[in-house]
Amino acid sequence: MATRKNLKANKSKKTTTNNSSTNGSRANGSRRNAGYGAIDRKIEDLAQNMEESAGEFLTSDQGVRINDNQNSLKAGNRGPSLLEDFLLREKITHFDHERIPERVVHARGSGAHGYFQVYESMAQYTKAAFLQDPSIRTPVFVRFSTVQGSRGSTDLARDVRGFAVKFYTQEGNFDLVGNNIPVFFIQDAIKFPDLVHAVKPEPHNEIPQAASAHDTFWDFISLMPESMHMIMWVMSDRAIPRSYRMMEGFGVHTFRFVNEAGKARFVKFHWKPLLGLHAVVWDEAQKISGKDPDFHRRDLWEAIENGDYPEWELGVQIVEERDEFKFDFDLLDATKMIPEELVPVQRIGKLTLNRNPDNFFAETEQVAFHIGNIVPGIDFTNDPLLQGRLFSYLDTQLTRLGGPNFHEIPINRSVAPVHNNNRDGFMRQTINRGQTSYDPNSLRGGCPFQAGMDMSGFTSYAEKIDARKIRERSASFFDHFSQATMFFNSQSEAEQNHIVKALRFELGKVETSPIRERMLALLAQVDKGLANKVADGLGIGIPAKLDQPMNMSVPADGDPKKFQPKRAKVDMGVSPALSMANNLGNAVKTRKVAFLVGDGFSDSSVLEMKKALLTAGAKVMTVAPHLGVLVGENGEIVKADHSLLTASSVLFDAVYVADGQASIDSLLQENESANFVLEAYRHCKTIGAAGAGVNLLRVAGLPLLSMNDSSNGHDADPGVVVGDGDVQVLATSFIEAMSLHRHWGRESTETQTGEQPLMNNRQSDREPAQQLPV
Ligand code: HDE
Repeated sequence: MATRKNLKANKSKKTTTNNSSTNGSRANGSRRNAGYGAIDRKIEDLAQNMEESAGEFLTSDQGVRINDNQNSLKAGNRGPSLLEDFLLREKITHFDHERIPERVVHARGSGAHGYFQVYESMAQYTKAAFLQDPSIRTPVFVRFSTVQGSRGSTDLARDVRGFAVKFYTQEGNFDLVGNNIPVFFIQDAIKFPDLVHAVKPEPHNEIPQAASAHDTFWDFISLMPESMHMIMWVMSDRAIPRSYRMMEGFGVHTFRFVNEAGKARFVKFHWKPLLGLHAVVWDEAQKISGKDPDFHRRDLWEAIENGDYPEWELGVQIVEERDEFKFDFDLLDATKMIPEELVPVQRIGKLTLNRNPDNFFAETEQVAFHIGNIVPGIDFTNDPLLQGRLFSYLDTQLTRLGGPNFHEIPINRSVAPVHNNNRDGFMRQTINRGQTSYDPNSLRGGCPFQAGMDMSGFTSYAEKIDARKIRERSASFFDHFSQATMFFNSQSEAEQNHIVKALRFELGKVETSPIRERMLALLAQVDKGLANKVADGLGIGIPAKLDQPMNMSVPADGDPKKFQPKRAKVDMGVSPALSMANNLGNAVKTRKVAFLVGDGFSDSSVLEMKKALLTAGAKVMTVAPHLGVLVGENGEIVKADHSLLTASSVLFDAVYVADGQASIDSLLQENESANFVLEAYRHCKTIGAAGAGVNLLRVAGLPLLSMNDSSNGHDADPGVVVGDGDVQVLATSFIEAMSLHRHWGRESTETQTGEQPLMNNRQSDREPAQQLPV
């Protein structure tokens, strides 16, 4: 029997052994191990499981080389298949079991590898090793997702986007499982199944797919005023991003940073995209869903393949513990955020995504995030939504990935060594050697042994709790409207209009009148003007009297009065950081410009514009009446990337119509070309035309004169750029126009019902403008 002394001796022996190991094992005597930080640490790890078939024989799963993969074994060539055909049975059996359950929520997603690097040590705030040393690149895997739809649903649903990051740190995995919206629908995890059941396709007919515009969702929301802040966000342009690369990410809950001295502070996590915040318009989103339901997935994949690595800065809002109660809202309430103007976001490091997965299933589908995966220096708070999530994410993987060993799947495997007494279970990969699988033990000298705090052993923050066991919601959670109002008031006029239209759309799809009315009453609590505009669209008035109680999330024996929303006394004003219009970033880099060209295009008008756009970082794609090659008027040859049939304006950020009479004549033969331009115009995109190209704009019905001649009382539209002279000058204006992302001014000509007078301008097809505005 080993004595305590013996155990100690063995322990230090083990440490010595590991010190001499070269595999970067973290139990090497140094808490922040040296030698970590090779960016490809995770890639090397994954490489152990990679398979390439090039130059190899086809084999069975048992390694037997297969001679005939075309025919099953039969009794005679017209006879029945034989049971002994082990090759047929193995192949079919494997195929039958290829599917695993999709995620209950966030089923539709796309992932990418990359790395995170801190700008300077955050030791003052946290002891997390990966936030100490700017020279360390921590490998990450990120998965973006929508929430409501199934695995095969469209990327462009109006929805929250998941933004889940797995950091493979030297101290184990840290998962920051966030969304692109900083708040959530509900305050307590116990409401999550209700929320998800309400938003998912309705249970009797499984309709609609990936859409919140239906009765059950709005029924639930109309009875749960705590969701109103989140509703403002999901009805805003945030819910229809232009690209995963152009959206923010948020940890949502308040977490804790804990430093080496054990001092804790509250922290909120943010991801700030370097390309700025951008959305598509709702009509466009719906069309993209048909033209290219993989739009976001393709965009992410192509950007990485092209070397345009998406980047985000990690931001933190840090709040001292003594300031916990200084806000008009509760830091533990996930329906609230801390306005950046109250607590600035410090940008502390950068995330870069630089490698696409090799295999969607093995990596993106099997990755298992868990909000409970934290490392020393990071800790939880008592946010009741966060607390519930701590149960859910481990539990869900048991069904989805079939057992408790999902941490061994390569994409989930930590790069920090794993040693413990967990054993066995379905699909166990690790071959644990030795006699013991318990602790304490003497037979193995006490190994694996616990780590002291100085050796990166995790200890939970010793928060003082003194409370009764009670099912209750804190009274500090009951202001459901102030931040919703602040969000609405912080939006630009165009953004506010989009919220109005989104609500008209969503509630317009609701068939039960009392649900619409209850929603209008709730919207009136956020902003009367908003509610009135939505009511106009629905053709009903805001109910004079509110259905009481407003909040129906009340326990059986609860007094409903005690559960009703209470507005904080203060007006929260506006938070400019909440408007996407104030976060344009670089709206030209990686943007796609469609060049409408036909045979006989003006060579210089194509080549010079293309050169200027590529220099500005944009992508150029030719869209032509036919595929193959196009010949310019001076013999220049360009490849047609798309035909008017395979492309659509909704898949591009801007449109340019090159000069060249023959080119325009051939484009005009196709109805699609004018539609292409008109649709881009209606979606407020930048449109440029050179020389004869302007004719196509005119035929499309663009109100050229009024849009470009400020002398007749109309402001020129900065997004329609035409010229017939110097392409360089035209290119400069075109790029400048693109940098605004969209030209929302065009929407102000819309009527109340959303009809565009622009369509009436088709009149101008027949009466073309006499004067070319240049
Ligand atoms: Fe999730 N959530 N969630 N969630 N969530 C899941 O875990 C859950 C919540 C989020 O790309 C599931 O592995 C509960 C908030 C993302 O794989 C499940 C509650 C936020 C992803 C689950 C919430 C999220 C998930 C489904 C209320 C933003 C996708 C499959 C207490 C901060 C991760 C899975 C990926 C996925 C439960 C609320 C983000 C069922 C119970 C708030 C990004 O475990």
